[in-house]
Amino acid sequence: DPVCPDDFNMADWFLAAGAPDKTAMLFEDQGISYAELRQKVDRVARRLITEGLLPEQRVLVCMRDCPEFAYTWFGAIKAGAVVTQINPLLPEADYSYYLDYVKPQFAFVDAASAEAFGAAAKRSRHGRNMIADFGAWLAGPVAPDAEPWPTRRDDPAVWLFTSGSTGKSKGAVHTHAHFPFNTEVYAKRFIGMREDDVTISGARLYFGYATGTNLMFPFAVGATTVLFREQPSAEQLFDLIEKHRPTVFTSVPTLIHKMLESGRPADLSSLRFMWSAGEALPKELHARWDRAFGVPIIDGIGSAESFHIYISNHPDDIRPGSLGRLVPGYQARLLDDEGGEVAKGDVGTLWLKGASAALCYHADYAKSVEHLRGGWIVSGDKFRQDEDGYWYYEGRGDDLIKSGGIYVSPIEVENVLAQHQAVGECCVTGKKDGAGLEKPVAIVFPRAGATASPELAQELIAFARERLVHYKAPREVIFAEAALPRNDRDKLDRKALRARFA
Ligand code: 3SK
Repeated sequence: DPVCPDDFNMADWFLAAGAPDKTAMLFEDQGISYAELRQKVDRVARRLITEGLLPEQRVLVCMRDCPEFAYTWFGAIKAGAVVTQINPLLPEADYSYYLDYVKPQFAFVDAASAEAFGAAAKRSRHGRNMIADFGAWLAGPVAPDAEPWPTRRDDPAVWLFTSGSTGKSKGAVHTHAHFPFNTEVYAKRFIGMREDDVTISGARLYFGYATGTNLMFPFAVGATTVLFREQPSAEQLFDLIEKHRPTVFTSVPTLIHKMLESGRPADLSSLRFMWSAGEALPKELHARWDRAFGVPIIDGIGSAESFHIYISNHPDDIRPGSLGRLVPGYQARLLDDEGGEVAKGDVGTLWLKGASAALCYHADYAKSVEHLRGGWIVSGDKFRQDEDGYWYYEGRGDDLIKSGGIYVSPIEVENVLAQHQAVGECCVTGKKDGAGLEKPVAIVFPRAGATASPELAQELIAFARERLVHYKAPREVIFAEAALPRNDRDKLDRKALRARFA
């Protein structure tokens, strides 16, 4: 393990690199230096201790992207708490779930969620210390002996929630050592993040992907992050990139799609690369982006269980359609249902090991035993590795379609359909035919200018048949009337689509 001594606090590690006068965060045209960031984080820690925080009590951060997110998130960790961040735009019922599951000692909430969170907090025994006015709270007293609790590398530090806007997501428990490990092996060594980088993100900070790329990674190398409170539209993102001239942009496939669809010409020449993660990036979308803007896309895959990306393309080695290579420092195996290694080129279940693997899911024994096995993460995701060692995502185990007794990857079929000019978004899933056999069907939201019709459906089926082995081509195309549903991390909600259409 490259970084952590026994006595260790990850907040200190992440905040050590930046030169005091360097801008750590640029927020609504206001620069915040590393000196100020460290001072505010320290004050949050001391205020929490003054207010009675005990070691490893939970602190919930429910904020849109802003400097206070960073102050409270790192401040709570520095104090010796366990911090967890959640979507600040949820309804009351979801906050009731999170309050009862997390049982936070303190919760930092911004104006966007104050009402819904406040209502949930009133009903919960765990909503006592909700801090909605951060400025006033920070200005409160600090006891002279308010020292942060000492922490060790293997102490819990953060819970990262698994995907899901339904309130049923679980906290993957991570220690202080997990985040520096991935930051060191992935962001620094593999990707080569630099002090002169300026980062910007379309994905929001509560999503672990962006907490990494737009907060932890830039801080770890003393770089600058650009933050803005509201979720920007595609056009606003173009404006922000042209204005702030970042070098690294965090995106997700659906955002890449929206930016392309906006048709707005843009000067993205400041970007040395951009990330895509969260879900598979269709090869065709990647090619369209390359043609339109030419900014290299680093497609990779991470998870709440691994903290961050573990298989990734490299700025100098990009293979569109592929996730790239295993990040050195991680080990991976591809196993069949009997636990044997699959042959090169075959689809298997990924077993992933590395020093950022979550310990467990908080308060979920069955799920922990199933997916977190002695240092190995077994998420159920299916992958394939080609002869050259590049990895391809094939979907979650329960998303695979068994057609004619053979597994079909929805991603492979979607990648083909995405090449058709009439297809805006699509989701391929299994649907039982008249004989009760599962067959692939495609749910398609047409691109602007294309019209859904039986003729187009037939054309798409024929298009897929020309490019895929017969049993993989969709038997039916169902047109959606609106953009396909996504969860709060912009991942396609396949379950909802299956329930509705298949
Ligand atoms: O959940 C994800 O998709 C993810 C992707 C990259 C990095 C981190 C995460 C949680």
